[in-house]
Amino acid sequence: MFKQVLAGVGAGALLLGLTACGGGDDSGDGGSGDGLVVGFAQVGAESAWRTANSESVKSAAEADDRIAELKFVDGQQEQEKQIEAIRNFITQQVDVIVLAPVVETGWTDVLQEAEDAGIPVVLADRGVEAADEDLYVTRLGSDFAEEGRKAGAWAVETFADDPDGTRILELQGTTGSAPANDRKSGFFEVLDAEGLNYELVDSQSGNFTAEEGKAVMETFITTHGLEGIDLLYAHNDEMGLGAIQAIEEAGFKPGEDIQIIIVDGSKAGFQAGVDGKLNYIVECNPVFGEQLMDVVVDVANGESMEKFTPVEEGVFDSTQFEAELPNRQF
Ligand code: GZL
Repeated sequence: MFKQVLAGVGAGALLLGLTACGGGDDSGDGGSGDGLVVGFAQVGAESAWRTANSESVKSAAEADDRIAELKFVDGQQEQEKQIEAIRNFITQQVDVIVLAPVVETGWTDVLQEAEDAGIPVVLADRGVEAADEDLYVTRLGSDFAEEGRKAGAWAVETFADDPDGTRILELQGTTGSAPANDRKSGFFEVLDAEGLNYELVDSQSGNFTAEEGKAVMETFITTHGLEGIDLLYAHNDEMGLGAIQAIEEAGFKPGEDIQIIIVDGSKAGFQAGVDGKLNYIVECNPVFGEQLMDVVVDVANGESMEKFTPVEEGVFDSTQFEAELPNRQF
């Protein structure tokens, strides 16, 4: 039995894509029925975390006989490309749309279009602003504010007795993204609640990439110097690793002259920890592809869902880096 999919109508041209489906019911329950066609608009390929997340979702979809096809689009960290992908998924009449929104705002119109087309939306990883909460079914991902709180708790524990106060540099993730907004708010929420005596010397976005993280750290060093800087809080591994290069090139010892916190927990991040170049890792787990397929099937079957489904994540200090490194999956 074939499910005719109208794929893209432009300039009068009608593109007809046929998606072969098995016979049987549409329950999407893994029987011999039609499998689900899922459209996934991914943020990009900016970090090891993102690459691992894409691989986890693709391999889970491939292995899951409830999924007939995963249409994957790399948004190249551009919201416009993600919006275009969603509109194409709507035209192609996919069963479920999965979106990892690069930033929190600017989604209302396209999410409304998906709703008007009767296609449910699942958020994977990042979130959108609360005003759009009714335009998606559920978000599967991390509690970014809790990740920030975990980082803040370690900073308070580490620097509480520093009589001179703690001078901090922050490398923020992509401007306007949920992880950047929430990792910042959670971190400073704890520092303030615990009464840490600190100064945020500077805070800029490195856009979650190693290249931009290194460039911003070089600017920090040029502007402020590193003498008297106690802590660098980097919202992901790539920016932290880029900053480590800049710190070394400036003749300082990362992990010793300046303590460093990173978020994600990649192999490269843990290796830098084993090498003594950083001091604390807050895990952000990208390997949730199988869990996402379960969510997609439940949504397609009209199951009632919690608005947020958190993935499991831990924290690691320097005593744990070596033992944990072999377990890292990305
Ligand atoms: C967090 C994810 C972030 C990672 C970065 O869930 O959105 O985006 O922390 C990635 O490495 O770029």
